[in-house]
Amino acid sequence: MLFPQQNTVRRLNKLDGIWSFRTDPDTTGESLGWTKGIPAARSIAVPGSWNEQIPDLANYFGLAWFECVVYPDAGWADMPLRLRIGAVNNNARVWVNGTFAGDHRGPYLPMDIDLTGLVKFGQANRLVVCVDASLDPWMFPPASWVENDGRVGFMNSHPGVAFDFFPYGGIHRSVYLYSTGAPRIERISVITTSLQATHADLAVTIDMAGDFQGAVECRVEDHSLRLTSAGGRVLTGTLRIPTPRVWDIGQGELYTLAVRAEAADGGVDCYRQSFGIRTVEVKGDHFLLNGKPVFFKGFGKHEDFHIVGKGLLEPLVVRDFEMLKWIGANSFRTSHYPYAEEWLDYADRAGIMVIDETPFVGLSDRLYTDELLAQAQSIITELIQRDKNHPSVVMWSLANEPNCARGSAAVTTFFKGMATCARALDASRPITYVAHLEPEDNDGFNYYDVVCVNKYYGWYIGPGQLHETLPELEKCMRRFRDAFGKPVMLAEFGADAVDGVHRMTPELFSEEYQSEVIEHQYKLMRTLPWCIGTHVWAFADFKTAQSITRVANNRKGVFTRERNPKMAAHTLRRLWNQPSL
Ligand code: BDP
Repeated sequence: MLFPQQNTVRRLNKLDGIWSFRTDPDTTGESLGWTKGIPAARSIAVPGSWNEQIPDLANYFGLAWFECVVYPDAGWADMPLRLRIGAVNNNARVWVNGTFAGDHRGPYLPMDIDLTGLVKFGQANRLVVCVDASLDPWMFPPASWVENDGRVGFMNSHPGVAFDFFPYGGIHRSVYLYSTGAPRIERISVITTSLQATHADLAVTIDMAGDFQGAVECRVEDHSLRLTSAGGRVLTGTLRIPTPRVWDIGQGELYTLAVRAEAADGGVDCYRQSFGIRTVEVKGDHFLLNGKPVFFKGFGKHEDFHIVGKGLLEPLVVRDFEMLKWIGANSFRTSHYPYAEEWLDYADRAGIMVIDETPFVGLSDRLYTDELLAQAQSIITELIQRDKNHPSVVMWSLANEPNCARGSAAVTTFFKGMATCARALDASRPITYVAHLEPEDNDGFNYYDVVCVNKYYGWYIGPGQLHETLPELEKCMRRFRDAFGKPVMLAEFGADAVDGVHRMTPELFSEEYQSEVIEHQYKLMRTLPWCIGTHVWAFADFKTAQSITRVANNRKGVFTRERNPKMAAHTLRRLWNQPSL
């Protein structure tokens, strides 16, 4: 699925703004005819979370209806029309002028549906979206626990979610009405298959939306490739670029592949796909970018901010990348779900590496079934198809902190099944998942390339005892290394610090203690030759469910939720700007 764009063929209308809105706690809206329009509506901004915008809905996690008016002008007539909603938490159903148009299950990934024939040109059309943000234990991510999970909520939280971030509801990313050519270019993939100083070879794949007879012209600057098809949907070829400008850390070199598909009957579609030329590979103890070992310095993040909640806020994207640059980070992980594409576009331009994560956080034994594996595989497919042209994405993370019974065959089948699916869709990137249990509980790593580990020594393990627990942390990392013989990354470590709390002798929740935990554990990781990086948890403080272990939000950010630096941010800036560290 391609991000909507305006070009010589395609048109678009961005529908973000203030929409009409009404909650539906009794789920009667549909039977009352709200599909045709919402009576007695209030107002809400799209994108954004209702829990932040409307105080009386701070803890509302049910059904809600959204409505706006769409007015495509007569110039769009006869063009195929589509609707794209970047993400809805969690499920969405859509009606146009009272007619059902399509649905999407699951948060954090786009819904893209055909509206051809449903929209009237040159007049007002009513677009209604019903959002279901119920806390569903069978969703990915599972938003609540069920009885046999053995605990209630993450750290006994309210609401009792199975993960440590707030289960915001709303339309969280931009909404576009857009037109395409016919035949429609459905997907484009550009992968660097060989990279040398003299030239790079690109494997180009064009997926057409239906059976296609005709030619597809692909052009990168002065270099072009013509693909022809006498029938079928997929066209492939190789394009050679002489003396390529290589994408690298801090060097966001990008190219554009201009694609023009012209069918034998004269129908045309066009798309301009941005991409970068670079290679990634795991070899021996190292993670190689363009053949050179890299050490990941950065953070686990969240999409989270005051007032917008999980809604996309473009100034925040800019600010966060400014902070990453200021502090000297080279990477982040989209913990614990796929982020809006605007984050990845910026990372492409900034030369920041991204570990792109699925929404599989809070997994537990009850979910490792064939049926849910099939669902997980279809989500992996949506993610990889959406993100595979981003040079910034250097690795897929297929899960975070799965709870799993030691040695269970169901766990192995599930983790193997996810790995097989990801590799079939993208053989060009390594895969990982992020573990919190011990190596014996993580047989899954046998099928993955990098071992990512979250460990909170000095915090959850040995709270307040940073120095006493440093040898334990080292032993723990060695256990993972010995068990799998693969590169290991400390994907989360850190401590909560409430900004403004200071102690002469560092102790829990003080800025001094957080800073010391990060500095000492980071330096220790730098001494382990097979450790390929560390990501501090977290970039900024973020909202989560209430619990007695959370001091009004998770405070492990090295920046506050407002993006002001804590002491640890200055420490990291000092460390990351020394070439040897
Ligand atoms: C890990 C999780 C992360 C939490 C963090 C914490 O991966 O989502 O926010 O620890 O406890 O368990 O702060």
